[in-house]
Amino acid sequence: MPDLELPLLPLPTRVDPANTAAPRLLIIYTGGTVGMAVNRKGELVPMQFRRLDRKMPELARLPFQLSLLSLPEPIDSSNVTPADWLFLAQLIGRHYADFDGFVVLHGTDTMAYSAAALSYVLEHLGKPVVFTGAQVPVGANRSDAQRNIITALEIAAARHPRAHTVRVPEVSVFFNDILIRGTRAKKVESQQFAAFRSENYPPLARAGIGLDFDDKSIRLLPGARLQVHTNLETGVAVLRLFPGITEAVVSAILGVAGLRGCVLETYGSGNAPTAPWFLQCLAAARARGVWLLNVSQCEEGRVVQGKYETSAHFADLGIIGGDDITTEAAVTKLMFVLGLGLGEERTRQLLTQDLRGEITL
Ligand code: ASN
Repeated sequence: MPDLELPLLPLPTRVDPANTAAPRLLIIYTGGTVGMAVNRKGELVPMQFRRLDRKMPELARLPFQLSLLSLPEPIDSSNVTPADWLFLAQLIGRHYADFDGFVVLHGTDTMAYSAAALSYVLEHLGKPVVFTGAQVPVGANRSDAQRNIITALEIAAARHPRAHTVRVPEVSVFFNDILIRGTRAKKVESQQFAAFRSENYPPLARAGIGLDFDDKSIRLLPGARLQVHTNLETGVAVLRLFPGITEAVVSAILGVAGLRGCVLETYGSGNAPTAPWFLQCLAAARARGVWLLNVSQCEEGRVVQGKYETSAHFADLGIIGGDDITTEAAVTKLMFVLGLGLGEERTRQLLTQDLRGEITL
């Protein structure tokens, strides 16, 4: 794991350093379009981002104490790995006591996976961790970075008007005009600014002229100490069904050496072929101890195993219905739960339960 002691750069501010009431926020830059520039071949590549304040002088006008931490090698988020998620979680844990909230600048391509992964790994989170980024780099005309970053910072600093308690103590994604729970986010658009959607759950807040929080949708958990988990199981796969999928494809994916879990992307409310070869492939994987999580290809609605004959056999095979979970949350949930190394019964319990607001039971 890279060195956790990365330098923090305090950003210029008009806040009086003696004003201890001003929220202290840490911006963690990981890469993504937000900090990209065009290389000689005309491709967008991530840049170092030490002088964010030069690109966004308006940051100094915010009533916050801001610090910036840049990862040594910023990445296009298509290159993100579970090891990066564990490192990011460790970094947040390392600085948890010193800041009131965190804003993670991240590429949009895999932001939904990263936000879901961090939701699992940061157990008992009591402070905001807001992921954001941009569709157009921060230096460019018409960039959406300024708006996204400033609003994400305001969300990370937000407190309940009366109780002054933390308003969004969750991992979330803020993009364009909505705040989404980390385990409910999905990238749905690669050209427009409204790149994310909240799947099967209301947005936690909407940003218009004002910031409108939906407090009843935000998870408020009884205070407990933050626990930063340090392991994710990487032996997972996604098997997306389509009419015509062959036995060779299914058995190859489910037969991968070291496979511990697989998200089965099924049709409609969790339905799949009933052909004997297909059921045999699933049964063989289960016999080898592979956990199968049934997730619908539909963007709305939920998996109801047994509603149709075409999903009735799943329960007998020990396949877990994923309810209304997204594939992004399902992949990272499998990585997290299987990474805990628990016994059969406890693993099944955790995979079935709502752990971080990822399913509506
Ligand atoms: N390829 C970029 C990334 O995910 C896309 C973006 O950030 N808008 O890093």
